[in-house]
Amino acid sequence: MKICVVGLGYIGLPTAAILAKAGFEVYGYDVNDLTISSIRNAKTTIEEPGFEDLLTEALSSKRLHVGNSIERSEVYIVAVSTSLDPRSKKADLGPLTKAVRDIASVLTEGDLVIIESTVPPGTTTGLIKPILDAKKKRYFLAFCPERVLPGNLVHEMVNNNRIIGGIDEESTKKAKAIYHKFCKGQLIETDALTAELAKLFENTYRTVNIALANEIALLAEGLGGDVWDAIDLANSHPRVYIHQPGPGVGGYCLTKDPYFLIEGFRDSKIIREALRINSKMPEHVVKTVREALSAVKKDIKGSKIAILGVAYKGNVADPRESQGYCIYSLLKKFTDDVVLQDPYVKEYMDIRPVKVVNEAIKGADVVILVTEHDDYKKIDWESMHKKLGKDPVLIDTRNLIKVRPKGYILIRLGHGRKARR
Ligand code: SAJ
Repeated sequence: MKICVVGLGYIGLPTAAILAKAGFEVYGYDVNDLTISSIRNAKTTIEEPGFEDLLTEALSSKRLHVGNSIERSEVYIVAVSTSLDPRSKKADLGPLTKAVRDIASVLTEGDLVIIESTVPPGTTTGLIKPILDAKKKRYFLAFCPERVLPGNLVHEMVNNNRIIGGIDEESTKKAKAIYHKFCKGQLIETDALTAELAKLFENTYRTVNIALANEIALLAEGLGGDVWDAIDLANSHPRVYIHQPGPGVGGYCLTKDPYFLIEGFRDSKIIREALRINSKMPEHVVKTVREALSAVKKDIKGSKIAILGVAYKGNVADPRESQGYCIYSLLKKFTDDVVLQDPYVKEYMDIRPVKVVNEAIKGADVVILVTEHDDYKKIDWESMHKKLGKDPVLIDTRNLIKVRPKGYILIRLGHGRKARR
């Protein structure tokens, strides 16, 4: 059976490689010629444990071929990106629509089309089905969302449960048979709309709970408490799972999926407010910087500020919707001397972050810990003290520093105790 995977990005290419490894004849289709040529040379920008070997194995099996035009197949799996239009805050379904139109141009009796791209509710039957119906052929269509955690992609793609949401019973069964070939997780059958909602609920649940953690962090700061200890204690309850506060929510998924969910739901209150709370956290970090500098009688204008962390979360190289960059942009309004550092991110928004911490913090008046990279947990701050400016301030937004290093003022997000010398 020949499977065409449409969209060879972060989800599509690993999917194509896993399908080839599972014994399918796989054709990967992407409109980007650079993507196609690098894959043909077994090169990839996807930095995930085990992926490079998986890709090499799939290519050497001769069951994975790639190209920049659609190819007739029995099964089509669409994994193109569905991003959020920054102005309208609505889903940009242009690439998805083009992918489905390309499939329609070669669609034949009995073909199966599977959508893995995250979409607003109702897209499968409301947008995709009509395009395929126009071909007046019997086909099968299902929405089967991916839900892999960046940094653990290969393992999760094979072991996570999968939701199989067909437009009818037969579509669900046919799609399930494909995942059955490589998926070790539970294959849960449902309809297309329920599957679309479930995927969006997963990340909206997370976004709302992060907003709760951020709001109670601000509360704790005002009350003089320690939100981190209090959350740990609350989570010792068998049915409580409060998330972690932070400098805001980054990444490609949690920053867009909740907007997809409420696209047609004007009355949303909790979800909209959660998105607002999270989006304001970088401003809260900047306010903390300004208050800390004035407490040591320093003018932010002449101060040097080092931001540790551009990646959207710990130990990944993905900078999309970076909180570190957002804080950087806000601080640049007050001082030019702001440095971005990250051990993994090579470039973002035309900025090449400093690679080494020692270099970034030289002469710094303020150091902000934004991303929870393991590298930052090992820093011996006291030994670095003389490299920094006078009365250096450490702002920890991820609860990485448990004890105030001698010679520093330590301010922790969600920690109300006054900055101590
Ligand atoms: N964050 C917090 N506090 C937390 C958890 C996360 O501030 O308690 C921040 C992180 O620092 C990061 C952002 O939120 O900036 C998103 O991090 P994440 O790990 O929650 O999200 P992703 O985008 O890496 O992965 C999520 C996962 N969804 C769920 O866990 C429900 C993943 O399983 C999904 O497959 C992925 O989104 C996706 O593809 O949608």
